[in-house]
Amino acid sequence: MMFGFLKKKIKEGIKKITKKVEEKEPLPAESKAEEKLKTEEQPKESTKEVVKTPRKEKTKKETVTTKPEKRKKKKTKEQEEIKKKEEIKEILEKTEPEESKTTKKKIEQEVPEKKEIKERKEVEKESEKPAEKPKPKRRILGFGTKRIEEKDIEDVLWDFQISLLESDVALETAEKICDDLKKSLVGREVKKKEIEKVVEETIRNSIKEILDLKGMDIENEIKNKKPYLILFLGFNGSGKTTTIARLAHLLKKNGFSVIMAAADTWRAAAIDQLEKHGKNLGIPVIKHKYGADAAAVVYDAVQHAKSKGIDVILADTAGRSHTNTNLMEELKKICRVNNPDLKILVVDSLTGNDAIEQARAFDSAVGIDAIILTKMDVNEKGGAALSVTHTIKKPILFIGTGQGYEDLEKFDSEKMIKALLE
Ligand SMILES: Nc1nc2c(ncn2[C@@H]2O[C@H](COP(=O)(O)OP(=O)(O)OP(=O)(O)O)[C@@H](O)[C@H]2O)c(=O)[nH]1
Ligand SMILES: [Mg+2]
Repeated sequence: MMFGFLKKKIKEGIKKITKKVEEKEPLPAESKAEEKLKTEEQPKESTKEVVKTPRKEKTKKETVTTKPEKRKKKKTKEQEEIKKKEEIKEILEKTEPEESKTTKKKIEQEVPEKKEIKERKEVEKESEKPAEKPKPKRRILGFGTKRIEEKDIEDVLWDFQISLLESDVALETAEKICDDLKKSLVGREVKKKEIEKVVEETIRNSIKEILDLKGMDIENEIKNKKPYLILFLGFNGSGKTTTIARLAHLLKKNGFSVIMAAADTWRAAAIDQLEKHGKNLGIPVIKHKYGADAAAVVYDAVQHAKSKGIDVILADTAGRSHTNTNLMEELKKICRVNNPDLKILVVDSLTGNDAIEQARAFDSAVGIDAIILTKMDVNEKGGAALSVTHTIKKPILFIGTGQGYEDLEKFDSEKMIKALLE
């Protein structure tokens, strides 16, 4: 399975980090936390009072005491009146049962109902009470909430970094992923059941950031410039010639006119290999003799394309190591003379950590625009995909998924993230 090894390591890492955080003592439960908050709040208030000027305090207190007194006086006066009216009513009822309805009604209207008096009393009582202070808003920490500290996850993050390195993730890429985790987790308060989700989300975002470089729609580019020259370069045996054949096949299928330039005049049988693909696919190959100037082959191909109205030229180059100065100079010359529209670095995903060294060297020599990763079908580890793109900050356009002409897939970062995390 593609990225199977890396996927396994990421899953293991998530489990280990989650377990380590889960084992940590939870923060105090709600009651304890509240107690703590209360003791923290009290001294604050008393200091406030001390700061106040004593004179001001006094006047404030005076006004506070005078108000209820006034209210009290008013209240007793009202009550006396009500009582009086009630007594009159009682007397009237007793002594004059035949009292005319109108008089009775009149008195009833004047005497408020007992219930009403009670209600009024309650309202008054309430208003006499000192106004309750609004409770300060506080964060309630539930059971099982953990506050993650750096020392809790240091070991597991280190282990995770090692397992990423084992999956061919380059050191700086592995460091980025672990640093992101540290930044996101340390100091965070997280509920027990959410730990795993938080860890996974952080890793997902980290990988997304690495892979989410603005790609390009190669077909759109070709439509906008005619003829469009694409130069393929890379280390020996990385899959350049095979990839050219596959991309030529794809573009022809999608209606573009394509030619291939045999600019690997260096390796024995390189020209024959490309010609064979050309025959199989019905695509013309522009070639010179072995040992000819590679820059001149590409130049001829471009002239041919111009005269024939061809849409796109795919130029093969010899595999080379960045330590081979002559071949690196030749590559620079090809670029100088022909000014390619797109320079694609073809990287064998099985190369492991060397892949990033190659990427850096080719990028600094001629400037890379995009990456194609080959042999993903036989690559269990998967780390190179992250590392190469992270190192030179260039997008992966396609991945090679086999040896057939159809085995070229548009690279989809979402798909890779899903494959790694789901
Ligand atoms: N499984 C698999 N094999 C691939 C893939 N791409 C290329 N290959 C194989 O890798 C070998 C080398 O491929 P080439 O295309 O010749 O590589 P190159 O970069 O042109 O090699 P040089 O010209 O010698 O530098 C061939 O056997 C290809 O069939 C791929 O995506 N998957
Ligand atoms: Mg080749």
